Amino acid sequence: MTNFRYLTAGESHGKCLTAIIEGIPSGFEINPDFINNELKRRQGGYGRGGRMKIESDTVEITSGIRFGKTLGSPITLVIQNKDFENWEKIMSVNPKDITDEKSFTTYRPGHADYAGSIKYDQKDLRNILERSSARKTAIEVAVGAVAKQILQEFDIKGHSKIIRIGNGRTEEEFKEEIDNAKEAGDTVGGKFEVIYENLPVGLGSFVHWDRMIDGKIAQAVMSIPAVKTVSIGNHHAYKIHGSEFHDEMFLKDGKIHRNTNNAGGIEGGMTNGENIVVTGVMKPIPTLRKPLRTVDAKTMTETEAHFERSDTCAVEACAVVAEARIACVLLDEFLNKYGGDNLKEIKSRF
Ligand code: EPS
Repeated sequence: MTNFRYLTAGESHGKCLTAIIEGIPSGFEINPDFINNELKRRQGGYGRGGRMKIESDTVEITSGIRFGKTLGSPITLVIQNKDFENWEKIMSVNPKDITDEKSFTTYRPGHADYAGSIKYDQKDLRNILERSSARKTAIEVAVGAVAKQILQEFDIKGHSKIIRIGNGRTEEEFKEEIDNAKEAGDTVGGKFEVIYENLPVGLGSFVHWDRMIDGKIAQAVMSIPAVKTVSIGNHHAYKIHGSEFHDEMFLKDGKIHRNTNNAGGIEGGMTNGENIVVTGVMKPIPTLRKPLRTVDAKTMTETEAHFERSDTCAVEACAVVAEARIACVLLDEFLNKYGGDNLKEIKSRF
């Protein structure tokens, strides 16, 4: 096992988001423009709300890179929250600044508020909202953008697309679904697909359940806020026979060739050299302008859920986050197999 791992920190309206990445070998080129472009992609998409008008997420690299190349030491990434200037007192670390401005006690059904407040013994649900917010996916995308740049050195590349927004199947219908939801003070979810190409055969392993790469990818995508379904390959597997589902093998110019990829690039918990195909379903965001019925934790009376602002739809952003999360799993497995301390060592093993 390699030591590739990362930790992130930061509240939605706190000063900044931070990540420390460990286990990146030396000698790899990392371009901050590439990271910033990924951050921009995450901020975009039709149906995003007011916060994205305030932020223009930009990464600052404060360790681990010198003259454009990795040193092998921990890489630290920082994204400032521009909105913090409006929240400085509210999010203060100083007990002298204590205030109940922006406190709320009405649970948002579908969000972390209820279980989180019991788990962490918090009366003010602000203390749950701040870290459970999907805002933290910004720094995860920055980490993924580092992983992507290392994978690209070996020609491994990923992309994503939206398959459904509500019942919409085309871009025009996606917009219509989002406009309708917005007009109704509602939100709408969707389905996205992430594809990674040019993977070597044999990342992951069948020898233990927790080394299967499909399991790792599933966890990485399922734990993105609001994702409720993850599948790999043909998700109609339940309704076709084995003879139709499994990807037959042929020879073409002496090489193994397949005409189908229902397995989504993974057999026996290992990459099989075909494209990795992952589908995810994002539920509608639970913060609604036309609020849901709920209970006030303070008064224990029935009321309406908290609303500040929200996105109508963030499925496009979610797909970008999924690309990033999968890049981290692939890089971890890549380094498990071909890893070393520096670029030259890894290239010779690859
Ligand atoms: C998000 C930032 C958040 C939300 C959204 C995602 O910012 P704010 O709370 O200031 O509006 O816009 O998160 C949610 C809707 C949620 O329920 O978690 C972001 O940067 O992606």
